[in-house]
Amino acid sequence: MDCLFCKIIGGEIPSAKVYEDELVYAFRDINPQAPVHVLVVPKAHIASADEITAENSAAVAAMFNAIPKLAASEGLANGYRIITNIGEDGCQSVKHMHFHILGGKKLPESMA
Ligand code: DGP
Repeated sequence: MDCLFCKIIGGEIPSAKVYEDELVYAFRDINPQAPVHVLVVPKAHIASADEITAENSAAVAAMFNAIPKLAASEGLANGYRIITNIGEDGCQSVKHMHFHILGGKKLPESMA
């Protein structure tokens, strides 16, 4: 499958890794929109959050288990935001589910 984030997880394309475990990989966004902008992805290919099922949701649970740990290691004690874009209207550009972790400053109140 020709998937950019699968290639990053596999090490075929370099990335600035911030966290990894059996099910989850996290790395710095190439185009940061906040002082901290990390992408958290499942190692298994899931196209978007709209594709979460009972069969693959262990990876999603692992992502949410990882997020507080990486947020702490990134110094986000004052809070942060988790965003996942889905499909055309959600402006999802990479079709491998990912959570954007944004923080390191007071984020705008508006989300859309
Ligand atoms: P989205 O638009 O929600 O699908 O977010 C995709 C994000 O992926 C976007 O913020 C930029 C980031 N991105 C795209 N290509 C690369 C890459 O090659 N390396 C890294 N680190 N991030 C990338």
